[in-house]
Amino acid sequence: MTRYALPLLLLSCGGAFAADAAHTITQSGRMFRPGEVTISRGEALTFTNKDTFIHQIYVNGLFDSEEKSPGENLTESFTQSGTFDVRCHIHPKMKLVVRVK
Ligand SMILES: [Cu+2]
Repeated sequence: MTRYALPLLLLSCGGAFAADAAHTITQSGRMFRPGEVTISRGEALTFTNKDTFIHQIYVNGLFDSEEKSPGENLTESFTQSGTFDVRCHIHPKMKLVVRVK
């Protein structure tokens, strides 16, 4: 077994570790990338601001974040099943659809 075999094995079995997966959403060009994501109940999304300006995101009824500067991260857990729209106070066209199973 080469030293590379174990990481490759873990990657190829990623589905088995879904409950522990880190779900990263980047904010870039006034967009969420990807623009939609499906996660399991109790999992979290980490939002990384890769733009050169502030974002301030929220989901009605779930959370309402502080302003996040370029390079900052925000992690939010989703504890209810359903479909949620993540929006940005500063850029109303930004939208991420989160499906929580
Ligand atoms: Cu924004």
